[in-house]
Amino acid sequence: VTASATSGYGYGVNGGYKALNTYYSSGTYYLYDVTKPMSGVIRTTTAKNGTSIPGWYSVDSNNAWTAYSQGADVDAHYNAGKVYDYYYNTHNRNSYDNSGSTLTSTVHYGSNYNNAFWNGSQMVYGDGDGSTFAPLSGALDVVAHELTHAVTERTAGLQYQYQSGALNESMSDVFGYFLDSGDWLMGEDVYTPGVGGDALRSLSNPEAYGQPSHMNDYVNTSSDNGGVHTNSGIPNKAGYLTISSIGKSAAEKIYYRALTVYLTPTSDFSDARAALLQSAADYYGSGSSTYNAVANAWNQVGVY
Ligand code: ASN
Ligand code: ZN
Ligand code: CA
Repeated sequence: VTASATSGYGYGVNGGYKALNTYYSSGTYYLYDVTKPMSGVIRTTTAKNGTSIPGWYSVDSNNAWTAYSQGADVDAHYNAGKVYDYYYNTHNRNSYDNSGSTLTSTVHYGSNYNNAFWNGSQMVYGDGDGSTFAPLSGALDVVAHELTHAVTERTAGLQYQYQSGALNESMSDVFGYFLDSGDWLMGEDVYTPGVGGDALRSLSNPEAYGQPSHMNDYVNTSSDNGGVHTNSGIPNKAGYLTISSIGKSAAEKIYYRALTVYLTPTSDFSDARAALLQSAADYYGSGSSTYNAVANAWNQVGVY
């Protein structure tokens, strides 16, 4: 045979060994995963430090993706598979659109680019400048954050401005936590590679990174689409308090149901409280300990 699914391996951004679902065709290996129960595939491409998207397939000659420069490609592919598996196994969701569509990740976007984003069709990751960021695909919580923007776009459709936008950001951070639940930090694996213990944001202590955690400190601004990356600290803190109280497995059920059933494009923080309470009532009953924990969490951040 000249073409087939293959199993390779490589080293990620931070040096870790990663088993990879790859593909072989005509003497070349690709980061192209056909093993998932999708109609599409999971594939990884490179912009070769330009801005063409999706650019060119990431390729290797012997299926050992061990070059230092391949770390971003390895982790984008590996982490996209982890997030796909999470949504499929935990929420019975098949890819971002729940129709099994292809997940494309483009790495090496731009030069020293300190960001990552979902562009409406695919994920895109910069390499970082080496001091503010390492290649951003190296962080599972960042990959989950970006892919959750795609899920949100296809479900609640939360408008990316003001409170609905901050909720959109918070959903991405909360699902980032569900995928990377060993800490309450976002982006710690790629943020300031020369500095230990810091991160982009914290769900448990938003103030540590300049975010409010109570409506008394809500930031009224028109920059950053109305403070979407600032005021997300308020629903993030409510998420932390909820998860700490009821546990991850109950929390992820009610968050997913709120996102996919109850929230709408114009939902605000108060609507999020109501959506999560309704989801808790659906699963555990109105007045259950789970329901009361959700109410207490939002009380503590001043959202009623
Ligand atoms: N990394 C940023 C985010 O996911 C970029 C963006 O899409 N605004 O929020
Ligand atoms: Zn985001
Ligand atoms: Ca984390």
